[in-house]
Parts: sequence; structure tokens; C-alpha cells
Amino acid sequence: MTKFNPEGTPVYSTYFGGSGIESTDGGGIAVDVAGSVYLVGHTSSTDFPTHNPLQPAYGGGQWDAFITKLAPDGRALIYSTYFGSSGTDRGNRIAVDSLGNAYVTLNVDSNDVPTVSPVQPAYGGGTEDSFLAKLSPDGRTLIYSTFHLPWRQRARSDSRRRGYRRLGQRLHRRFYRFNRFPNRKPPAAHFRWRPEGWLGGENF
Ligand SMILES: [Ca+2]
Repeated sequence: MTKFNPEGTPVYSTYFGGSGIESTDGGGIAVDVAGSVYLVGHTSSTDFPTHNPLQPAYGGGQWDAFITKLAPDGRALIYSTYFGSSGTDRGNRIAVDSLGNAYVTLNVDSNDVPTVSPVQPAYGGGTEDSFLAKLSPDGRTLIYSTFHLPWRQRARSDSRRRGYRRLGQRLHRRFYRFNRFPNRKPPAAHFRWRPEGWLGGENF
């Protein structure tokens, strides 16, 4: 990962990973107002660099997601943790609010991903479920984490609000209130469930 200043000169640049495979392909990056950087991706390393981890050890399977926060100068980890289960857990996107809470989306395929105050407590079936987790600014607390819609079902519903509501009505109502779109047909990005878009990020 490399940070450039506005003139295009590198400020810091660093490797980040363990002895296995790290991937941010399909993963995400976010920056908060203080300049801390948040990364999500997935790893196969059992020696991935962790710091103040929620989950200190690899959960098993082909991948675990990782969630990492770097200090603004890039010299220190504020937190870095595995986030996964015995199955394949891939990190997708990350968004940050003004307090430094991190919102992470993942794709998972097993029922033992840790949930806290979930909207959907169990795996919904199909090839994969999407999954949403919110971490506190110091990364020490999982504020909530929940399964969402089965990936295949959600992909089929992307142009029909009716289908979306049938499959995910609770989450639909909750986040639409939050984003003040109570009666609008949502744009496609919402159907693809990108919370960074709902929070005003790059995909909105
Ligand atoms: Ca795993």
C-alpha cells in the first residue's frame, strides 16, 4: 500500500501480509478524517500481521477476511484482525463514519461466522451469503455483525424493488430510513448492497 501526497510523491509505501496469499482483489480501502487508512481483503496466511485483534488466529478454510487500520503516518497498526470462519470468508468493501467506526462487507459460505445483534443470525443458503460487520474505532469491539441475503438470490433481484423487499425486507427498511430514501426506487448500487454507497462513499 502506498500513500501519495497531492503532488504525487510517495509519503509512505509498505508491504503488508503474511507468508501465504493476501488479496485485496474485490477488497476495499477507506480513509477517515484523521488520515487513518482502513483496509479489507482476504488472506490465507496463518501468520498474517495482527494487532489488537478481534480474532487473533486464522479461522480455517480457503480464506479468512482481514480488517486493518493504519495510523495516519503509516508507521503503526491501530488494529489488524482476521475475520472469518471455518469456511471461505472474503472481504469486500469498507466504509468509515466520522467517528472512525468501520463498516465492512464480506462474502461468506459457512454458518460459524461470528454474529453480534444480527438482523439475520444464520446462513441463508445458496453458494454464499453477504455479511456486514461494524467495528469500533479502536477495533476492539464488534458493534454488530450479521448475515444478509444469499448472494445468488440478491444478484437476481437487482432491478426489481419488489424482489429485494421480499428477500430482505427488514434490512431494507432499516437502512432506507437511515438514508432518507423512504419511498424512492433505489438505484442499482443499493441492490448490490454497498454500504459505503449509503454512507456517501465513492460508489454512491
Ligand atoms: Ca475462513
